[in-house]
Formats: sequence, structure tokens, C-alpha cells
Amino acid sequence: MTFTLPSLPFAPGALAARGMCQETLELHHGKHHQAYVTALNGLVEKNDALKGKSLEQIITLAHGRDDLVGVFNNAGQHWNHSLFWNSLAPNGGGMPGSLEKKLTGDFGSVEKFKEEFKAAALGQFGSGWAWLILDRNGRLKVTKTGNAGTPLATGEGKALLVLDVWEHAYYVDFRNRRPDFTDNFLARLANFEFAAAQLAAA
Ligand code: MN3
Repeated sequence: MTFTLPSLPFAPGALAARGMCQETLELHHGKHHQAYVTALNGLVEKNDALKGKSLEQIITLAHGRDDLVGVFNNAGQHWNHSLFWNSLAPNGGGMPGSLEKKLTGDFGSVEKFKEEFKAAALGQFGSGWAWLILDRNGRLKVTKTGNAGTPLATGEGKALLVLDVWEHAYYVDFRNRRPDFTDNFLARLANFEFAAAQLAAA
């Protein structure tokens, strides 16, 4: 299977008024994400055991394998970024009632969830990701992963929403200020409608 870069679910300039400019998206989607897809295709081409496998199968197979570190990194980055684009919206930040109810039940309040999510985003030392997942016991949980790590690989739960906290995600708009980037995501960019749909489909 040849993997392809998914189109952004919005125009590249659509988030500019909400803290993620067109230059960021053109670099992040068109250059960084494209590079992971290109590298993954090159690695799959050279490895018969990976040919014909789905992205999810490749991530699961490569997880924890010293001989497949490059495969895992590029496949994980492809999968994580594909979810990240869906975690953003030009009218983001609005909280649907179904998700608000579940967040309140599992975290105590939406504000508590946002505090935990921000702590995960800031507590990830170096490059990585902050996640809202539905864990195997049916509870919402915040978690974080380093580099190309993903809850898909660990089996910790189903990913509902993700924030990329690699510096390339925020350096153009927020320079070094990951806390401001995270606050802006939660208030004005996060596609909680998408997270609610992922929850409903779980
Ligand atoms: Mn990225």
C-alpha cells in the first residue's frame, strides 16, 4: 500500500484568525507531514513484511521493535498528524453537550479536563503529543506520548483528540511559548465536535 498525505479538512488559511497561520499549516502539513509519508513509503517498499499492511497494522507491528524504529517513527507520525488535522477547526473550542457531560463525569468538570490536558502538553519534555482518549474501561483520560508515540500502539485506549506539541507546531505563531499555544488550542482551535463524534462511534 502506498500511503498518501490526507488533505486538510479546512483551507490552509482558515485558522489564521484563531492563532494558526497559513505559513504554519503549509510547513507543518505540506512539508513535515509529507516528509513522514514519503519516508514511510520508502521504508515499506524495502520491506516485504510490511507491504499490503494498513497503517494501523504497521504501527502495531513496528512498536517496540529495535529493527523497525524508523518505520514506527514515520508511521506513527503519519497517523498522529492525520488525527491532529481533524482535531482542529476554524470554529473550534465549542463544547458539544454529549462530550461536556462525559468530561464532567470523568474529570469533575470541563475546566478540570482542560487543566489536565494543559499539564500533559506542558509536561511532555521535548517533542510529543497530548491526548484525550477513551480508555479500556470506558473512561475519558488525558495522556501524553513522546516523539511518534501513540495510544494506538500501546493499546491504552481510543484516541479522541490530539495536540501536536513538537516545536514545529507552534514556533511560527507562538515562538517558544507552548503554554500559550496550548491555551489557544483549547479555547479557539480544538475540534470538540470531532472528539464527540469519535466518542459516539467508540
Ligand atoms: Mn507535527
